[in-house]
Amino acid sequence: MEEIFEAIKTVSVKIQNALAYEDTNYTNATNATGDTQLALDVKCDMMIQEQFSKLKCIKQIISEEKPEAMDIHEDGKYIVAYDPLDGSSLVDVNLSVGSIFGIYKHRVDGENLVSSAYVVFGPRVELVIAHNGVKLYRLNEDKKFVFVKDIKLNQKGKHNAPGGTQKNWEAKHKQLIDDIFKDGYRLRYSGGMVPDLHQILLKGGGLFSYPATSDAPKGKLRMAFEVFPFAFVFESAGGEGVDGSKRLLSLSPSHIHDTTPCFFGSVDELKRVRKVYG
Ligand code: AFP
Repeated sequence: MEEIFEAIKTVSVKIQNALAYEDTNYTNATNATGDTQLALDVKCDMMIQEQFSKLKCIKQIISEEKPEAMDIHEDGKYIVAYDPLDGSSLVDVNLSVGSIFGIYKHRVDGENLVSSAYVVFGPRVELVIAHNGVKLYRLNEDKKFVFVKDIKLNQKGKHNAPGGTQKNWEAKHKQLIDDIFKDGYRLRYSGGMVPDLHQILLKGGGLFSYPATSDAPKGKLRMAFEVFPFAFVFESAGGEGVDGSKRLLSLSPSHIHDTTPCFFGSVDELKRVRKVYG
């Protein structure tokens, strides 16, 4: 496992460099979910593939940018699912983006996720690893990740990050979000899952939601490389992740690119979600 975390650290420095200086143009290609790929999406995917291919402990990799799983080492123990550049539509406006990693044993489903990590590329580069607790690291000027602190959520937060096109929300979802704002929560939503969830984690709590909508009845966010890794982070930090009623980590995708509605946050906000959706 440590080898995988070290590989994530090494490749993050390369990704940071690519984000800072390389072309931000779109390609003519689309990925498995139908998103038009940036040259940077493809580049970051290749850099991670290259780094992980060196590790004997990795059996298979699954990337948001690849239509199928890719075999790496037959005798490897782990399957690593990753989103190389989450929030790539924010690259052209220079907002924070991230990379997300889920490390699985045997099969890619919530119950077989053994640890997860994500990297935030903002003014600083930060790495969060969920493995025996949740730890925050920051890249220093020598390009080394230095431990900053353990991350623990409070029982209740102050921030609300409501995803999805509002005109396509169900009435009960609109009511939930309106009620949360009426109780004084502040809007915090950039459109990048990594910085939006990172903010909720570091500010002690709140709610991030990406519900089922009339145009995306199964939500937008992908289980294997977005939803399960963050559900693991939130649970390990003392919060929760649900699809409305069920624990996200109890779900199994039937295809590697399957999506699910999702809600992440601290205990009090998730109680409100279950009351509405349960
Ligand atoms: P892109 O990678 O296409 O920018 O999508 C980012 C994302 O998957 C996730 O990071 C955000 O939480 C979510 O989409 C935002 O979606 P909306 O633009 O529909 O709010």
